[in-house]
Amino acid sequence: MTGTTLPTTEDLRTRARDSLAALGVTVPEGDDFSARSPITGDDLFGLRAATAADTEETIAATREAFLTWRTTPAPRRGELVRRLGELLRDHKGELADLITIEAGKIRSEALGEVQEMIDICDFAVGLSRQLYGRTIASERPGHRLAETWHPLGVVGVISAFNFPAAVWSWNTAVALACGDTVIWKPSELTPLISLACDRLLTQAAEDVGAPRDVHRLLLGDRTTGEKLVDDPRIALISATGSTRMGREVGPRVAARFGRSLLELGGNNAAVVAPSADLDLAVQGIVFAAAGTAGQRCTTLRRLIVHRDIADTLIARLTAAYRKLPIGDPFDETTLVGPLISTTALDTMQDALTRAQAEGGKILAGGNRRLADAAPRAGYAEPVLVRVDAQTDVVREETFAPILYVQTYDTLEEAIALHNDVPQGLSSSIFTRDQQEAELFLSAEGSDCGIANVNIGTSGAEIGGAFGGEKETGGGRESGSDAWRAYMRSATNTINYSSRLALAQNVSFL
Ligand code: UN1
Repeated sequence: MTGTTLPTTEDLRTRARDSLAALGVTVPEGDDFSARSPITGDDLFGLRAATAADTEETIAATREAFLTWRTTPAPRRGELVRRLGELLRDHKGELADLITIEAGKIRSEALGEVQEMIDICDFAVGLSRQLYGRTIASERPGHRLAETWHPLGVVGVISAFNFPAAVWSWNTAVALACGDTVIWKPSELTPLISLACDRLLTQAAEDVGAPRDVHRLLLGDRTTGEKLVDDPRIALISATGSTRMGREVGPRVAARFGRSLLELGGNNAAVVAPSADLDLAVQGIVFAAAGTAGQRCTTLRRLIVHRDIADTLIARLTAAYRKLPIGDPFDETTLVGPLISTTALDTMQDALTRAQAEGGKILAGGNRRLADAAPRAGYAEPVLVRVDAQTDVVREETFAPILYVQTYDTLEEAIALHNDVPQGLSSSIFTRDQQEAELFLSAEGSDCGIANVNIGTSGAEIGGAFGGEKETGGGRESGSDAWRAYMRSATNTINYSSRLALAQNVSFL
């Protein structure tokens, strides 16, 4: 049940080096910071970070490349993204290895993350022929109104450790198809997968004859991110991370009238109604709450269960939680890998202490695992906590596998509880009652950017827009019409008559 054998740091280092070599990556070795693996909690190699001069040169180069790229026809820009998608397919295994090594994801989820990158490339290739503007009926004879979409500029992508590659790809594939160039500042916790993605995109650019500087990677700490945030040459900052980070980034970008696209914390809930199919609900809940060791922004953090089925559901969840295999994410039988660090483990333990002080009761899980085998790593049992009220700790996002369970009597009460948190990313209802499902999806239902029925809160497909409301930041990335955030629109009035007619019947001269 519990894999107690873990790979050694030396094994991980070798595996990382092999994957990087197969991907053709030259590692910028140095002693500014280290690549590390949460599997053992140890450093893998020292790396060089970008200097202020590197950042300046990168901004200038991507700006220069933008001037060419914006005039390249969009379907030809799509060829770059198509090539990237092919290279991602060719290197799926090695990329997944790096994601497991650096983010601790189990194999299936790491492969899923690479698949998400491939999917968004396919989407963006199609998009490159569908950057539609509308033609609008003019009120004047002999006139036509049109909406045209143009490339925006350089996009700065700031991404987090938990989806170290997919979130970059949602932004980058779409931005490139839209005619923008991209600078990527990944999490310091996941430099190796970033180097790999950058290498494949550089290769793709070379293969299709696109400018080399359509994409650049900057490894570094927050000062590098801050330079991008404050530089007026960066047209859009797309940032994924904590609400605390977004609170700093949003106003700073706004102060220079730049655009920002923020994808911040979630505190996602599922309502389980009396008519729910409990087999399906249990599976959906356990994946959404314990999958990725609770480290998705879409992770299920709150369960709002109808009082009549609460005991049954809790008993089934408790049994499922006790059986979760925790350990080496490379082991095919493991379902829960490590938290990103022992700091994340401490944060989880603090939240559990607070939850208990606020009246919560632990129903299953919550203990540290593998402390002897890997004292510097943060393995933890996903935990179910029964709460009677939505206290302070329940209203916060703790980036760990903690699921707070509360009960309700009426659907109105469940929806009110559901929406009574500062965040608004993802949500779901398990029910077989269509009226309940429709109410949950309606304007008076869930207030989130993602609202699901009979499926958990996490694991969205790329075809829909991804993002949320309130403290989640309001941005939309990935599919649907999220591409508009990466372009600027212009309204054109074209007079094809020989008479000057003023709008609103104004007469002049
Ligand atoms: C994130 O956690 O930042 O919907 C992104 C999901 C994934 C993306 C999560 N497709 O869970």
